[in-house]
Amino acid sequence: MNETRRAILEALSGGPVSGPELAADLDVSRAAVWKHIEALRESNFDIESGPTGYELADVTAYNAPAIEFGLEAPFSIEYHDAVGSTNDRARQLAAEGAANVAVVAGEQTGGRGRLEREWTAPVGGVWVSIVTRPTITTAQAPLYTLAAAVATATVAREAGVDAGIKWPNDVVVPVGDDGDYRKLAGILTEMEGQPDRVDWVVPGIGVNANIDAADLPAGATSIREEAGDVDRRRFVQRLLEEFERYRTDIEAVVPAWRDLALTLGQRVRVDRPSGELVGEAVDITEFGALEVETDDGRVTVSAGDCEHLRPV
Ligand code: BT5
Repeated sequence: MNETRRAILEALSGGPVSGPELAADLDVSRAAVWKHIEALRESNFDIESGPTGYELADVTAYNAPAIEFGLEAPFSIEYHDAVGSTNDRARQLAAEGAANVAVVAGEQTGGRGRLEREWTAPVGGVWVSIVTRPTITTAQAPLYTLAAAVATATVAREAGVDAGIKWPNDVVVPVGDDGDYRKLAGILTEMEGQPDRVDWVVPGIGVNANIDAADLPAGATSIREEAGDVDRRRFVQRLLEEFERYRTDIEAVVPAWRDLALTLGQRVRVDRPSGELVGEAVDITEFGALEVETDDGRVTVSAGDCEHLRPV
């Protein structure tokens, strides 16, 4: 966002400020202040002109300036009303050398899941991909997926949803006591690098926020269905803040993941590239791989699709 506009918002966040005061503090003309205020109003910042000056009544917008305003994490926002896939756009930015940009879309017309599966992403959801350039090894990269899952489940809980994590990347809401669930959010992490060094990692997070279940695939749920609508601006901000908290404290990721996990202690079927596996999920490793106790001993699974099975 334009620096002067950011400074104006900063000033208004502390209460009403008059035009002349703003002009003096920011060292611009009163006409310039008025122009910036108009531009902010056009971006849906509800700025009222009262007897004591300009007053920020509300931020109802869902766009880049609104998400950046009050965000307590070091990301700039690139917002699109509609885009094919926020991950595609984020990959493009990563290839151009960008860092710490969150690509947010109102809707995605070509949202992607893992393994080229489709991701339904209509208006009302929270679709965000974060461009990061961490100093980690390729082996540690899955921790970013777990960090995104922890952040998502945490913020969904703040919104009143009984969310938990299904290994490795699904945020789900349990149904009954038999290990059944509905999917609330999914995470697609893409990266580029060499074995000893990562160039960039893009965790893409898709949360079914203010969406009717009827507009989602079978087996999906939304925040609207579980707890009522959320303010998407605040939701994205909290998501980025929680993600930031874990990426800057990578050792805290696995313990936090364990606390939110629904998979541990479950009988699971894991569909791996090397074949199917059935057993009890007992733990995850320091790099986020799942440990499954099978009839033939303990197996460590680093990638695959996991399904919770009914207890025998
Ligand atoms: C995922 O894949 O769960 C990762 C989804 C990541 C989506 C985000 S949105 C922002 C960013 N931009 C992108 O283009 N993608 C990321 P996977 O585990 O493969 O699950 C995909 C499966 O989930 C599909 O085959 C459907 O069965 C189901 N599915 C599709 N859309 C869904 C939705 N909105 N909610 C719940 N389940 C869905």
